[in-house]
Amino acid sequence: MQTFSIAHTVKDKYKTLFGTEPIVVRSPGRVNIIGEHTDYNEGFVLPAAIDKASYVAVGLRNDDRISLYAEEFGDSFESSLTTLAPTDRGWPNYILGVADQLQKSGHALKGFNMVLSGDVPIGAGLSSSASIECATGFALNELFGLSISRLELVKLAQRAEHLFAGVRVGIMDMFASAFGKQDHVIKLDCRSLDYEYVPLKMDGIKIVLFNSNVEHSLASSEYNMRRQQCEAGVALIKAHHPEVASLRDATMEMLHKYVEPADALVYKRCKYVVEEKERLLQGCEDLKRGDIKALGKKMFATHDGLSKEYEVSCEELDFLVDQVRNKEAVLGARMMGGGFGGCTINLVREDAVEDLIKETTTNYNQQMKLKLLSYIAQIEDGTSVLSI
Ligand code: GAF
Repeated sequence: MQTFSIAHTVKDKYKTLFGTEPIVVRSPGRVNIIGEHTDYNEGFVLPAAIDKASYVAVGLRNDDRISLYAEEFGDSFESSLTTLAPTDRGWPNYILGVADQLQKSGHALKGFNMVLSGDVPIGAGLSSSASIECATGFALNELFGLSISRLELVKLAQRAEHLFAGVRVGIMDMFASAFGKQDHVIKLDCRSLDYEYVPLKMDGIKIVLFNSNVEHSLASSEYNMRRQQCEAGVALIKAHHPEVASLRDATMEMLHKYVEPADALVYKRCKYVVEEKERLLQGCEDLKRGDIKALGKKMFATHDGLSKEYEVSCEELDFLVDQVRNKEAVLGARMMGGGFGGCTINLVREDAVEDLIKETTTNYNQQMKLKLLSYIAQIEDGTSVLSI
């Protein structure tokens, strides 16, 4: 179990800035083993919460103002609760958006102070934004005694991201942050929101994350565009099969018949999603059987689909996956998350981790002229109010 030293940092900072005892909440980032861009298509995902998290310290004020401080940026932000609106300052949006959603759901808030910190790398595809939103939701729930369920807080965080960050994300990141369980992945049905914890049985194998250190500005506009293309595919099928509500219900046969002749690009996008749906279900069975080799092969196939058909990868991510593709010690690798930068996830034999990191770091630096950061992810519990 990790020690939450950042929790003490936000608590101490809060006391210095605001002079009272705060409530402290931790909410983790996530990895996703397989099932990418399937959540908003009502498919399945297989994420897990990790040992990198956002932390907030929160306490009451006597007025209707919100006073925020972000330790990482040394930056403050103030707003009135009655005039909440997205700001071009970036980080406050994840907090303001959640406060706004709470009010819109009929919860009476009062002014509050908050200090934010964390070690989820920003823009690395590890869901730093979802972890801040969940931390905020859980902290305000506790502070105002709102008794909102974990699932409602997740949905609220997702709406906050849509409205205050402008990205029409699916539910995976918030769900993983809030519902994570140590040493387990979550098999989440993004239609019914039923979920199952699957033990991560990977003896002698580590989850290694390579952070490409690229964050393309395209990420949010292209993400929204992919959603639209999936919806366009569904509309083409729906004209003949009114029962098809999302790509979850679509088959390859339907795609061939109704989408391929109408729109080649939309077909390519939908084909990836329909294949990924199936890959995830089989990959989950591989994991349950402990057949990590078979799961790993599917991860490479996912990467190829994301790169060539869904087209959300980039040169740097492709390079990182190609670097490890034929290595005996790497069972699977792929880009992870929304795309256009961020991390690759790699399943690596424990005894080869150190050498692999060294070699990949050198090659990446030489070829891409960029610094590679690497992490070994531990799978931890989801959001919690800390008693510190
Ligand atoms: C981002 C989104 F936030 C998720 O909802 C999900 O769609 C993911 O990209 C792609 O699988 O992390």
